[in-house]
Amino acid sequence: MNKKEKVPYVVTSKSYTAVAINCAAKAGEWIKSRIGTVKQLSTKTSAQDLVTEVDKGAEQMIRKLILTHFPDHAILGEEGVEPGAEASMKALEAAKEEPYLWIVDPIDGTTNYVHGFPFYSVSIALAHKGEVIVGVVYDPSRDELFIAEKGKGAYVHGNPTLVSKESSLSQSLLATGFPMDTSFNLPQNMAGLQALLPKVRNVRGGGSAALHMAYVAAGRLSGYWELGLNAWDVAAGALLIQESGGKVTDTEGRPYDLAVRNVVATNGAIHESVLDTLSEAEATGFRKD
Ligand code: LIP
Repeated sequence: MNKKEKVPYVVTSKSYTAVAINCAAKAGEWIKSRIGTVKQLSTKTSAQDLVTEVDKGAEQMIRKLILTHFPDHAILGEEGVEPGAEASMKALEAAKEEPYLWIVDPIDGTTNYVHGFPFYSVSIALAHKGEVIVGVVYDPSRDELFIAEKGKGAYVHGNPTLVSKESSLSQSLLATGFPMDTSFNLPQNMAGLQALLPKVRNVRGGGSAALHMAYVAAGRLSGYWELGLNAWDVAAGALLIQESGGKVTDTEGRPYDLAVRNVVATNGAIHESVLDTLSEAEATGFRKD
């Protein structure tokens, strides 16, 4: 190259994973700095479905950062979609064909955040033609960053994550959540809880789907299930688990894709037992009519 030729300015650290990490870390730090200062607490679909100005601000921050690096990429973020299951499904349907789709939950575990219960996370995934290729879950309270890249493994604090080894329900620690839809998903999930609880060591309900899934990836939980989740609760965690040797399906055993809302995520070894128990209890969250 002629020495006098000007090299055009390019953003150097533009790997998808680097951007996801940067977004999660920056947003996470800001979210943590605002804990206890929430001024605008609003409800969405029900009194349990909360949103604050911090959720909205964090999503804006993440959107801006992503678009600075990748102006032609699409973004599906929890706070950019009308509340409710139907609107979420529609928004995903419209976006899933995008060549590059970022899927963002700025605060997964908003209820915990509002109460100062330190179990919430920032969840960011990138899907290429519908397949998740990067997943990052950041827990600002413990400063833990879980990172997964398709085909390259998953890591926390730079160390590879690996699912746990329990092979029977009786040795297993599970987690679940308590769905906001009290007419169908909640009673279904409670039926699943009633069926699984006597068979396992115990069940936790921490209140952040993404963080529960990161814990399955890291071997801290044997498995997790919940009904009625959205793509932004699950996408990053699903890749973390797959890249850590675990399994993610819907509650009827179909492989994970972005549209899966009734989720079973385990170390793999107990997967069939969880599915069988939910099925026997008629607690899969799929309507039979
Ligand atoms: C929440 C979860 C929680 C689950 C709720 C909800 P949000 O996400 O992660 O674990 O039980 O159904 O989806 O609304 O705090 O981002």
